[in-house]
Amino acid sequence: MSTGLRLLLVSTPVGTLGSGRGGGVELTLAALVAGLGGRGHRLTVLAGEGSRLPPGSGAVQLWTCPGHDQPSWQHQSHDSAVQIPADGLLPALWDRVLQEQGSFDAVLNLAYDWLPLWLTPHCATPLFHLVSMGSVARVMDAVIADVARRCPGRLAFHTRSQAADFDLPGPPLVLGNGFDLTAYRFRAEPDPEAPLGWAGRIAPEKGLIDAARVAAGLGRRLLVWGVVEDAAYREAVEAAVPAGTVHWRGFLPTGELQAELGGCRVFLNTPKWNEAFGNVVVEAMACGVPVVAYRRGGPGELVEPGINGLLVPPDDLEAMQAAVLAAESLDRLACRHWVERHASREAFAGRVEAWLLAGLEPGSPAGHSLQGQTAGRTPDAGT
Ligand code: HBI
Repeated sequence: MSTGLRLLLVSTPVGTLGSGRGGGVELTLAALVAGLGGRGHRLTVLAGEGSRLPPGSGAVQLWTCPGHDQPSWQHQSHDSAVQIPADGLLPALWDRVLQEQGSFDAVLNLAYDWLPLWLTPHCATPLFHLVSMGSVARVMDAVIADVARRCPGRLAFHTRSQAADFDLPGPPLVLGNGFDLTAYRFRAEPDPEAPLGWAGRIAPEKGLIDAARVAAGLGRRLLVWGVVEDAAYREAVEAAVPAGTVHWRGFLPTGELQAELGGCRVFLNTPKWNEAFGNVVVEAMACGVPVVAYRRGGPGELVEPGINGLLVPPDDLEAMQAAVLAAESLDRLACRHWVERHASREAFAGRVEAWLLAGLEPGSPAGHSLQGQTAGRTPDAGT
């Protein structure tokens, strides 16, 4: 179905689109551009100067603004104040939104930032937010709680565990995330040497050191993909395990990443924080690789034990070693099928569309009817 909404999608003020620094938000935006565009909506994307839209974005308009990046919230302390640098990108983006809002039916914000959330009740065009992280700071918790209370229906989350970090008046709207399944090739068999895999930013909250220790304990090689954000942490990981355990593969574009990922026998996911979703978990499954993860955060909802992987108690390395051996005999096709059923970008775009349409319904209290329900199938909906 198509109602041809005019939608303004506003990107994160951390990194330009195409740089990789926007992390999961870049992937979500690419899924929305393709998925909502494919459903007949007219899209404009607003992002930092130097941004590029994913290839094949067709009729989608890109507007860019210059300005300095926001400091990333995941590197602030719980009591940090909101900081906006001089000549900041964040106020430049939102100045443009406020000037142009009259030409749109709705604005969809992907930034995890105070300013756009605070604007929600003050913006004439309905403003929706897909929240990309769990709790990181008190001031963000407060503005999210305030939007949830004053503007029901305008907030959505990736997983239940992520949403549980916040003080919400009712059950959250959980939308999962979406992936272009044609970009990931299913591999029925791992490579002959069948290494273990791990992917993510190389930073302490992602917990790579645990995966390295599990691989070392099993005498296996661990292939690692991701941007080295914390060089000292990388050294600590290297020093914690026998030489030759960790193979640093760098940050690769999706095409190259999936080609290497598909050769793994098992993929490990070991976050130390409340990971909001777990894109890499789904990417591994899309290639047919079973995932062993901590029962924590988004990955704890994406893994269905015995179907597409196994879950172990958080931080329990011995349990993880045993689970890796057990996961080796899981059906690789079932992993791919799980992604097709729960995390295709078409299904995700359908859930996002249902959310926006409910919020835009004349007379409806900003989508109140959807609060507490899931707009379609969610990644944790079970089988
Ligand atoms: N920090 N200030 C700020 N704004 C964001 O949008 C943001 C962030 N930190 C991490 C983050 N977004 C992630 O969700 C990424 O995927 C980049």
